[in-house]
Amino acid sequence: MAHYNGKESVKTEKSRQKKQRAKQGKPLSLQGFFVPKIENPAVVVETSFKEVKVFDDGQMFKAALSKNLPCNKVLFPGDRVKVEDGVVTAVQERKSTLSRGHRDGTRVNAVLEDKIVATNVDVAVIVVAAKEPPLHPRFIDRYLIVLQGSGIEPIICLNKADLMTESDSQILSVYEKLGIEVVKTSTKSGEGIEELKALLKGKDAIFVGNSGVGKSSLTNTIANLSERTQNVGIKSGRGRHTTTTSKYFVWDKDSSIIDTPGIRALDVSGLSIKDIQNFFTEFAGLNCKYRTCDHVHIDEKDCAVKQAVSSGRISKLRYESYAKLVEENCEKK
Ligand SMILES: Nc1nc2c(ncn2[C@@H]2O[C@H](COP(=O)(O)OP(=O)(O)O)[C@@H](O)[C@H]2O)c(=O)[nH]1
Ligand SMILES: [Mg+2]
Ligand SMILES: [Zn+2]
Repeated sequence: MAHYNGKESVKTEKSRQKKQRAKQGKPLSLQGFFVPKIENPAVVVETSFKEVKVFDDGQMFKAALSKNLPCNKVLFPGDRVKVEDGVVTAVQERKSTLSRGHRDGTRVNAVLEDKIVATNVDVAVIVVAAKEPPLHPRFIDRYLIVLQGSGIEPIICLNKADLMTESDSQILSVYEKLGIEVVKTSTKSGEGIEELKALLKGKDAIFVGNSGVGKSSLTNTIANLSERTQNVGIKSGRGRHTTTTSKYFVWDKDSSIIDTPGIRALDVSGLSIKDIQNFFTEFAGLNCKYRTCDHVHIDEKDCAVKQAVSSGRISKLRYESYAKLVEENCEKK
């Protein structure tokens, strides 16, 4: 028979705290390391197994990790840390994390942790291009889904505006109507650059989007226009098999950009049909014959959404993006 010995209750209290922390999405191993605010923090720009590279006072330093801090699983580019005598001793509570997966509330935190791309960004600029590579709502929608609930504000940037076509502006207007900030830029003509800078001033931003859309050109343009440009090459915290690098720029006071090489695999699996439909807010208020209509496996005569697509009220490309998400998420047996 178990007797109360005082120790047991401590253990129970500890495991309760552990569970509590797990619920809050904080890695257990960082217990005691996360602090609300660090005076003059250094920024993590690269993590490896044993050490991190940090950007501090305009310079890059290597810092070791306190032995309780298993680095490349718990520290990510953008983390604000306290470095004492060359050792990271504390991590500032993150204001945000950008993951390659969405949050559906059911996943183990460890899974999401694994997919973190960067932390502490305010704004994610989803960069797409006119003409090349072709603008496709599917790419934008996937980023928007991943950003949902992250506290990171999405901005859509159509770059190569010098090559813009009528169909590009039709697609963009869909997002404008949804209330998302859209900016059109060209690093060739300079169009929209000041507007983009104004949106990013005083914020920590990350540029995401497919390769070839102009993320690096935009970053360089913005950074070169400023005299206080600082440029640091960093590796994304995505494991040792990737050779891709991100770049961290401080281009103005309290204004930084992480230029990413493009996030290869955005994981938007595990969504319910409700999740998906909630995301396509332009479908709201349309009454199909059946209340549980999935707007895919049904005759057009019974589906108000399909009718709205035919009449042009709903963008065909957005509908295709929707149907693809339904197919990927809701048809697995
Ligand atoms: N026409 C046009 N081409 C651009 C513009 N911005 C970038 N490019 C070109 O697009 C290509 C890809 O640019 P890059 O910045 O490397 O794209 P990233 O892969 O997203 O970083 C390069 O050949 C650039 O010269 C633009 O505003 N207009
Ligand atoms: Mg690039
Ligand atoms: Zn329907």
